Amino acid sequence: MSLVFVINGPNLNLLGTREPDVYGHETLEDVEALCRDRARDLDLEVDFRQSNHEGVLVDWIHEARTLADGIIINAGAYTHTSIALRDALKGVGLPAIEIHLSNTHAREPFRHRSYLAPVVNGVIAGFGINSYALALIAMSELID
Ligand code: CA2
Repeated sequence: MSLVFVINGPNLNLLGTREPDVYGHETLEDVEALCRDRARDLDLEVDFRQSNHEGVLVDWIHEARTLADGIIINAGAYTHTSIALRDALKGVGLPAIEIHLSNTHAREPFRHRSYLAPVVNGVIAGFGINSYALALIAMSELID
């Protein structure tokens, strides 16, 4: 069975507590449960993680190199700032999908730029927690 790391960045631990108009009412635990359900249907195993620390996220991407078959990443605000995450994703060379709950292109201009988008297979944004489910479907196709 293929293993997919689902990596979540800064502040996503606050999901469901504030800004429900932008991010919905579901918590990160709900997102993890959704991922586990969908992964079972797709015959994938999911390792679901969240950190607020850029270096920890880099370490997890490196860890995926030897353990995982693909990476789904919602890097939160680091999407728009982090050359380190970009270099890590490029460096491990695994299939990777960038995801966002919100449609970042319909928001503030500083959210329109992604440092990660050029080094991943594709980007899914704007479908709420369903972005995670859609990414798992896309990942199962990439891995096959
Ligand atoms: O839409 C997304 O998934 C984002 O990655 C979420 C990030 C944001 O910086 C990106 O531009 C787009 C922010 C995650 C913070 O989520 C919160 C949820 C509830 C309360 C406070 C923050």
